[in-house]
Amino acid sequence: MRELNLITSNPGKLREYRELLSERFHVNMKSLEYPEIQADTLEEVVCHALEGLQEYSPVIIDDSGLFIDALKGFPGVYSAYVMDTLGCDGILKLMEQENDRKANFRCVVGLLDEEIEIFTGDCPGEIVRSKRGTGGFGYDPIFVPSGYDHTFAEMSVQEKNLVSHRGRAMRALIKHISFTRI
Ligand code: ITT
Repeated sequence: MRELNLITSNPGKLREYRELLSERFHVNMKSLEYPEIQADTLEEVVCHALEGLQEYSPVIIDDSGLFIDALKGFPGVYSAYVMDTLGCDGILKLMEQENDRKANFRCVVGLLDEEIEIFTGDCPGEIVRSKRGTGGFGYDPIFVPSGYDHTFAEMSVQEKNLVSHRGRAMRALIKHISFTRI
């Protein structure tokens, strides 16, 4: 089976990649430190990070963020820092008086094979008023995708992949891969 290296320190992401890619690839998790620049967009972070990773090719990197309308897109590109500092509880507190609960989860996947390709997936939804569910990771307990009643943390990996930002980005990646040599 073909090998694909996923550079991440997040085992939750690995589970989601393996669930969708396992028929075609053996996905290896490499938790290396890579240069994560502070940039305005997830795409810039991904492109910059991939430049130093030729030796792991074919390799993918995933940078994701939660963009909350009422907070003007915060935490967005700062999602990792905000998760480590405020966490889900801090976001719920910031949103306490807000009636506009709309948010968008975005996942940008960068693939470095012979060249760099970028795949993006968006998942619109809402921030709930209190945490629900124990599955998933990160902001999953406070995010309900549009058209659903359950938070991502109340869904199985398969269910989450069907609707999530990462599932969408991964399906674009799979489509691309089917046309190329990897
Ligand atoms: P790596 O950079 O090592 O891959 P990370 O967890 O820092 O792992 P990101 O920078 O992409 O990943 O994620 C930013 C934050 O958003 C981080 O706190 C994640 O837990 C969270 N996050 C990313 N994808 C998510 C998802 O599908 N569901 C819930 N939270 C997510």
